[in-house]
Amino acid sequence: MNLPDHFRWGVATSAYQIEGAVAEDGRTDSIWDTFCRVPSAVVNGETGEVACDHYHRMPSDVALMRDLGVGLYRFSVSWPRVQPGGRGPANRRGLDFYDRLVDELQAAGIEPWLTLYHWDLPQELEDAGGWPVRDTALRFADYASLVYDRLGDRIPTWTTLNEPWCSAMLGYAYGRHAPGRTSLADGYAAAHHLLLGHGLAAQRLRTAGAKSLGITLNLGGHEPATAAAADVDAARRAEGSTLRLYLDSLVRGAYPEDVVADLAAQGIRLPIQEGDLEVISTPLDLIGVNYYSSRVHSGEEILATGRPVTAMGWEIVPEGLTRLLVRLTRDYPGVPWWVTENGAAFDDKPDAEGFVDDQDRVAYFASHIDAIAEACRQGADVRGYFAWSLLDNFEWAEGYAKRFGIVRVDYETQQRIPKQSALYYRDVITR
Ligand code: IFM
Repeated sequence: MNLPDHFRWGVATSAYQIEGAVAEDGRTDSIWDTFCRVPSAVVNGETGEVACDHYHRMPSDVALMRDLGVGLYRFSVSWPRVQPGGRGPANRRGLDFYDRLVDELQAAGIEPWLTLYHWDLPQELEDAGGWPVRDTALRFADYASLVYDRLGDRIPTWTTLNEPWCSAMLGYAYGRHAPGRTSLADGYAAAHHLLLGHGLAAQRLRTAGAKSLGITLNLGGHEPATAAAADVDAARRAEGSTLRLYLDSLVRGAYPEDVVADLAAQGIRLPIQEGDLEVISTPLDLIGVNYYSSRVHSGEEILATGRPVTAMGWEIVPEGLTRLLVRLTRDYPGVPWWVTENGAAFDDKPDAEGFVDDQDRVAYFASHIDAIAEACRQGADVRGYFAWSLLDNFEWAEGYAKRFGIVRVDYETQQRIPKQSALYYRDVITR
């Protein structure tokens, strides 16, 4: 490995995927609690009601991380836990949980890295229109202040949103994630208001004294299959609507003209008001990249290139991560990049003791860490890496069958058993 000396290592999770305890200590429903009740929305009708029961097992989960030697833990705060209903004062008992988590992390020598929003919008805000409505962005800024007021002095890094493309498009345009709506126009309105909410929250946190502020995006490679115009244009459109729409507005303060024109051709106009792009482009200290795969576009189809795939059916393309990081550093200079998620689901086969010798996952991690080292060699400014995920957990619409953890969770007993990939990752960190 040829990584910069200051390179840092962590693991990541998110609130709804691991916490459980959905009705405890004043927490109310998020859009995911509601969505899980919709017949066939989630494989096997599974829900996050119990998940990994992390809410009750947090100290031992932190001890697990300490034993792995991780330096950073990226977690998210559940909005309906700390501000039930999405408006009004903070719920002290909800914040107490994250306060205890930070205590525990500090005692274990692990630096907390907080994400304010990983997809669990309070249901009441969805009932009032959800992210397609501008007011939700204002509510998000208020919520961000509540969390910062309580934890601001103890958390070095604050990120606002996790993967706004997923919240907007999977949630409001394609109906695959909560809240399950299917309007392209609503999807793009949601994208704009998520970005606005990010900017408003970033301004609040900056004024309150936050030193390190960022956002996490899901980004992948988009290559045309051939030089034919249809392939090149499909790759441009896919990349424009997933990568440049977000990064151009965040870093350059403007939406890309070709994407705006593509939307106009479909009768869609982003609900931009005066000053919004200045807010959205509030200067950041870092941008997180969640990378899992890359795609080759053949007209409107995604070409199966014959590369091996994970249990999600995603092609394994480590060189796509090198290309992406080099390109980001070139096109959006001045922003330090972090890989805030990378990992893979495979069909784990535990032995009689529950141990999983997941050589496929080890190989996935090794090739992607090499890919980052190669990107750094080519000049990319990458500061750290988070394995997704510490634990097997609730994989949204896929339920529990898809396992991304480096630690196996036996959902019957809630026993945690580190997989071979956890031992591999521990060695990487030690080295
Ligand atoms: O589990 C998700 C996570 O919540 C967001 N990024 C992708 C992961 C794997 O699908």
